[in-house]
Amino acid sequence: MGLGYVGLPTACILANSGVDVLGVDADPRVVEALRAGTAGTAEAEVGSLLQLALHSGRLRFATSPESCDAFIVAVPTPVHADHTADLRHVKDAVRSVAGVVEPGALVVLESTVPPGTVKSLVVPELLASQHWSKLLVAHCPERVLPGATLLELVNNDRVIGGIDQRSAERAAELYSIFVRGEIHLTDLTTAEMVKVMENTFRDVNIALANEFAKLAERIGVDVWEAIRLANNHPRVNILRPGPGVGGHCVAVDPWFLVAIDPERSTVVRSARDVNDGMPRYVVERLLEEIAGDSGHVALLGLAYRAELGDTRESPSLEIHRLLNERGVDVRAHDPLVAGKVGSVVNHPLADALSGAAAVLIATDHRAFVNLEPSAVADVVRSTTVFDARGCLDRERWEREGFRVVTLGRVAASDD
Ligand code: SAJ
Repeated sequence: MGLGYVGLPTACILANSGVDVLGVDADPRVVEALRAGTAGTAEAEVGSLLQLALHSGRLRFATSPESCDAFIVAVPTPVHADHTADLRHVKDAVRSVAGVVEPGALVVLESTVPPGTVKSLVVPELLASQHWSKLLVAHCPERVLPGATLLELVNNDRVIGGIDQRSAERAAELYSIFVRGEIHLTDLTTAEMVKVMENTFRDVNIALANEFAKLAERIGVDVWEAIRLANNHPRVNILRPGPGVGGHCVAVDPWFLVAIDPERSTVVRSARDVNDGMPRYVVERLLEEIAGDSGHVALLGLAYRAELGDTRESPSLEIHRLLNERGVDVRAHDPLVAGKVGSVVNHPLADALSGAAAVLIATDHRAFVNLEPSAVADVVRSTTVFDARGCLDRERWEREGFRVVTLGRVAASDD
């Protein structure tokens, strides 16, 4: 149920492991495309796996479920504008399962949800089924990193919580068909909490790195050097500062914890605020650098993370908006993003750079790390580069006459 970046690869991998799979998505366009063998924006390896699965005859697609032995629900769980979870898709999917489920079937929720959701939403929806007492229900949250989906789908450990031991064990049997990592059994709410804690840990760690970057700028320390040295300590692992946290998980899931009790989640909450404040911080720093120049900014990177074409919750889009709000023209470019993102035009690289008053590196795609500074120098109007990812070889750029400004690194004399 749900043929997105988790559901589709899971369906393909199960089919290729010899299981008969019905892939269900409420969107008929998705179903039609998949029947024709088109995997949309999925990673290339998922596309190949889809071809294999379709040829095996074990994978079919439909817009609604049929009776079967096990249901895996992997639909999106975004947040509303007020940061509360939007569980509409989970509810719809489970409701349609309740309509076809038969005694002995297993229902697994993979979507990331606020702790307590299986008991408060999934179970009540399934209670509508006449076979409720004979159903098995579990939560097995997905853990794959976009960009490395297949590798992580197979190799990562999984955490499974069941409404009872039998449910957890049945789910473990299902996942052990393709998971090579260890499968850990626990109760429902613990499994839900574990998943949200994982992404929150990352968010808080990144917020700390961002805070270190801002403090380092105050005292003329290069935060990248400082983090590298601190991480030499066997029990320290600080993540990387950057222009903000994007994607549909790390920037979203911590709110599920805040909702439990805002007074008890002040660390989680302020990490969210620090990371959400980074696009504005980067814009203010950039504006100081280009003060008085009326030229446009070349914004390199629209994706939320390196080597992905995914722009969901991307800090680059917020940077674009804030620069426009301050009256600065922006020409964005991202080689991995197809076409426009909302109203943001994805210009060819040459157009973005041509005549630019500054170049802002917002995503650390290899294509940007490998840019040839002398070629960039030939077309820009001013040789200021703002590196918000700390990814450029500064000396190489400086040799070509660039003034490289890096987030988290300000010479003390500039203060
Ligand atoms: N980021 C930084 N600095 C860093 C690392 C990341 O600024 O050092 C930024 C990225 O640029 C990006 C955002 O954080 O904008 C999130 O990126 P990410 O690499 O932390 O991960 P996601 O959101 O692509 O995937 C995460 C993963 N969770 C963990 O690593 C704990 C993945 O395993 C989950 O399956 C996924 O969320 C999910 O779907 O929940």
